[in-house]
Amino acid sequence: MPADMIKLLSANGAIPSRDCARHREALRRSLPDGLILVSGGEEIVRNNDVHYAFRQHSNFLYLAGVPEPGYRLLLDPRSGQDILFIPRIDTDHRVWLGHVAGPAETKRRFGVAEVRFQDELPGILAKLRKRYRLCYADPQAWSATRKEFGTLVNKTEKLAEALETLRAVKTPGEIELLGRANEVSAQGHLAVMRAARPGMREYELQAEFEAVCLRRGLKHQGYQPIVAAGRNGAVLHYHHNHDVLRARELLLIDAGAECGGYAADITRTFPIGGRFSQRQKDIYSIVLDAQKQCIERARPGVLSGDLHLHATRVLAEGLRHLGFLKGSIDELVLSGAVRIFFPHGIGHMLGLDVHDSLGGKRRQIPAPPHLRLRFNARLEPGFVITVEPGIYFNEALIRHKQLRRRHKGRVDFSRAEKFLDFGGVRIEDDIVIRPFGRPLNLTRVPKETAAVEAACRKAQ
Ligand SMILES: [Mn+2]
Repeated sequence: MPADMIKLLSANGAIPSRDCARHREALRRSLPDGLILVSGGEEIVRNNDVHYAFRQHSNFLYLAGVPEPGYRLLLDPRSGQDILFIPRIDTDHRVWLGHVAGPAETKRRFGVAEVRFQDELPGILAKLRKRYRLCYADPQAWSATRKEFGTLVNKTEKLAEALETLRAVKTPGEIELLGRANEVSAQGHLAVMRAARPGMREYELQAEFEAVCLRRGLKHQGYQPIVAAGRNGAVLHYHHNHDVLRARELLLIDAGAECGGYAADITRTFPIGGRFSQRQKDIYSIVLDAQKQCIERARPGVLSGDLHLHATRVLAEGLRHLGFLKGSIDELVLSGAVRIFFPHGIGHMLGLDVHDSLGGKRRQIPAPPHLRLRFNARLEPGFVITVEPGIYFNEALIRHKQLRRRHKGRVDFSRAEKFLDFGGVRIEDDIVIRPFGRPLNLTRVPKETAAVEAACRKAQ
């Protein structure tokens, strides 16, 4: 994304209200025969009068762009009218929490033609429902206003399905936000590479990453950062982040901030001492090769399951070359032997949720069972996916009795055991599928071994 485009976005990067208006219009068009009511999130009590940090529901961000709690959105497809309902805020609330936008300001800020207070919703529903037999209300909205919907039949699953379908294809505005989340997160990753020293704790690197994001106005992480030194790198969703970094070990960091709700999802693996050992380089190069080949192949019409299959084959070849696997590539893939070292999918959709909409039922294609894939869809222009192959020496898998028996002739388990302290390598970028030609890689963090070493050396 050009730098001038990035500057156009505000510090915390709200979704442009014209994009939300388009999302609402698309939803009205896909559900033309019923009143649509969508709830924003409410604050959740942690204890007494302390709440968890509020993060708006993704569907509500998509349709309204409102980051605060206590809102609802009503879409009336027959009239094309949208009404945003805001909480009626009392003085006490203002004393503690300061300014809260009233109707006029809300209209300007979110570009919704009509803004009303929440307590007006029942009266308005009672009037509008007369023109319909159906409604599409999410479960929260339905349980709060069921009475006011009268005899309307609620098709809540159709609403969820329609939003799933729409959210899969990202608009240019959404891609800008994903790009901005990536740009800031990239700086976080570089800061982490520069800061890492033997003797530090994993959480110090987490602090480094989050500080960069926060300083740039991104308050939320898309998910709990994974900062995993040495053998922790083999734990796919490691989250303790409290171990000591040791010289000659690898550090795997999977972290991404969100911007306007849109998440970056980036993983890098680098040597804590700033230099890859030969055996680290051997494994790393296989993963990098698989990743680059899969990115190159991420084009419209390609099945995401075929990307996964391709990655599996490249990893199998590399691992066979290094003596961890034996036999034909077909057999290693079909038998599931490669899964001992690559026990997850090649990637997932990315958007307002880090594991975003799979695109709706219509797009799901059942994958061959031996691949064990949740995400198998034909890629379309506007899809944003992660591409994240990895090789892990995971103790639970390598010491698994049944797996050892099943793959006895295919996997050199005693060789794998010698690598248990190695941990894992994962390399993950965020990729936009374009209508023609090569995909757009939003992630600009060094990944070639020489560039990674250079980034680690910078301040040393
Ligand atoms: Mn991911």
